[in-house]
Amino acid sequence: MRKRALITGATSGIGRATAHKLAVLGYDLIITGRRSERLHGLKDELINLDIEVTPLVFDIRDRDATIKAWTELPIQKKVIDVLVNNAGLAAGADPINQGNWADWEQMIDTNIKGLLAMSQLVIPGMIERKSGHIINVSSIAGKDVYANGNVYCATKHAVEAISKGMRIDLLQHHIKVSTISPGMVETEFSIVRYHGDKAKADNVYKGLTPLYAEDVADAIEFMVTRPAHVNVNDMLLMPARQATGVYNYRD
Ligand code: NDP
Ligand code: 8X3
Repeated sequence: MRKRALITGATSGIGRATAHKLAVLGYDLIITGRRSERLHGLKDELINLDIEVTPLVFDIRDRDATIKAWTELPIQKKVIDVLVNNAGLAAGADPINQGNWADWEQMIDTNIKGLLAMSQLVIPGMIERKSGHIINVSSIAGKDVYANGNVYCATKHAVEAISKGMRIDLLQHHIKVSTISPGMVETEFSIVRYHGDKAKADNVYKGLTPLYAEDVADAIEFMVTRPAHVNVNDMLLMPARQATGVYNYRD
């Protein structure tokens, strides 16, 4: 039987690479994000695969818009086997005393409340069908705290706690819950974090080879292809040159 995955934040980076991986595995896809043209471009790229791709354009911080997008999906497309809660960002990198309130709200509303809103819509169907797999994209920032990472790290620590809670509460419903926790991945992440400052963003990856989005998508592919009796609770995936959230080795 065909399977369907819903991937949030598929317009770029890890979400986009995951869409490609799951498409090749034969999953029908629901791909979400705010940039409509990117989602439709991704759909076009997958045109030659025998799968159904449905773009859903909404801002995941807006719970009403998230509910509306879900509600308007035809009933058969609400059968989600794999939910990849990936949409997220860091905004700013400032000491806590210089933090920007709008940045904090954006991170909390996207990384925590967006993940909860999407999960709350998808989980009831999984419970009804007694099957499903939720993969939450956390980070090394969910395990370590580094200088100027304060609120971003807090949101990813929250993703860790929510994922552990989900895993316990959904155990009886035969729903798997995994987290993938990458170190530095070169995507649009740092450009977004530094509000479009490309030089600052490039500096993050200077002197080392970071992970690429495809490396994280490979890990997600591994998670979804395990046998039914196996769950990857968490995978911490780092560039070979990065030991922790704080220590890395650069040329
Ligand atoms: P990108 O910036 O390349 O992609 C982020 C994705 O999230 C985009 O598709 C973006 O879509 C979506 N998104 C952001 N805000 C919203 C919003 N308000 N509503 C809907 N979608 C939104 O970054 P990554 O691929 O690197 O990030 C993906 C996830 O991986 C994030 O959760 C991030 O925290 C995590 N991560 C990243 C690491 C890294 O070093 N890059 C390391 C560890 C974890 P759009 O803008 O079109 O709405
Ligand atoms: C993104 C990677 O190093 O900024 O989660 O925490 S890092």
